[in-house]
Amino acid sequence: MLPKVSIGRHCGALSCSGMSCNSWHRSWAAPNEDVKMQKILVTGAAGQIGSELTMVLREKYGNENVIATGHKTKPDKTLLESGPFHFIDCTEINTVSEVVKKYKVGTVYHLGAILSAVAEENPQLAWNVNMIGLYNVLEVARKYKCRVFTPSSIGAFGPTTPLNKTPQDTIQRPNTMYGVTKVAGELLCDYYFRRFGVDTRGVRYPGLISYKTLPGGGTTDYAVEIYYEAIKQKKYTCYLKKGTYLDLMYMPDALKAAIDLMEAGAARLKHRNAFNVTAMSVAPENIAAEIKKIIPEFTMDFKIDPLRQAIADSWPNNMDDSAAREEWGWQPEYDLESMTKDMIEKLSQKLKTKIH
Ligand code: AKB
Repeated sequence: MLPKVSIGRHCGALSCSGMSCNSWHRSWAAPNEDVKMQKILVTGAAGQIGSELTMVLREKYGNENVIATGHKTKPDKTLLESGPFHFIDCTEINTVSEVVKKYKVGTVYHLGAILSAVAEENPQLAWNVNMIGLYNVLEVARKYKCRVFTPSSIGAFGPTTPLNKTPQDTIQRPNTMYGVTKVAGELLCDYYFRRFGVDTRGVRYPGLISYKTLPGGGTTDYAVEIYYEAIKQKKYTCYLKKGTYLDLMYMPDALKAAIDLMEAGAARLKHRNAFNVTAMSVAPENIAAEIKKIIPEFTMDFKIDPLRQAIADSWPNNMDDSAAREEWGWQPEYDLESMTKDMIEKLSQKLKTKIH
């Protein structure tokens, strides 16, 4: 059963007066129990967010109700053995629609994407995966009436965006291919909502820190590497300069953001794609200082990577996430201190390394 459809709601499209709003501009009602009963598809399930989100969704909605899909990355044993897994290629629409049809999917968490540094090295690949992949998912969602969560990023901002307290609605003129695909993706998702009634939602993730799966090819990867190296070598060479402030977030908060947003009542949402969300704004030396409190011998030096430094310099120092707080109750749990404690504890167990 699909959720009730309301027709005639003023949709915000330029051509829509509210009075004359026709069935092009329909919107799904708030998610109800029926939505929770529908199967969930996760693309990019073997990736940094996907590998953890899939397991949390399986715990919440049942293993058989969450279909994990990946492209090239081999899924780990837990992911593979805990529920359905399929290899698909989002740039090939049939591979997406076959899984959606087979399992009668109602909600898609579309996480398959190329990150910023790799995107800058291979812009054609990034366009293909990030844009064609998203377009295909949206088309399948339109046809089979699925809801879609897809992450945007701090990368959707650029050098002319206000650097501090970056507003929810502001200038978005990124100068990277990653940023171009993220802004275009936000607009495309909004378009599918207004034009076809597809219930699309998304957040602008900051750099994400996790101990389970490594990120692959992002600008904020340093903030994960630093913990691995602190435990393994007690030293780290950072590729971003001192004073490079960026928004970061610990993975449990990132998973909570995705699930809470998808469970939020539609009536409260003034925005959809995509909400600023953040948990902390930090520079490399702030993380180093926090690590030093637990591993006093830890040292950090710098060897700047011009590509990633330029990307980081074009991104905000800190975002204003008040729209997310107001519209669906966003509230992170971890700050730099609690994240660092947890990362070091969990990672030293994982790496079987005693830190003292
Ligand atoms: C990246 O660095 O590319 C990502 C992001 C902030 O979107 N972690």
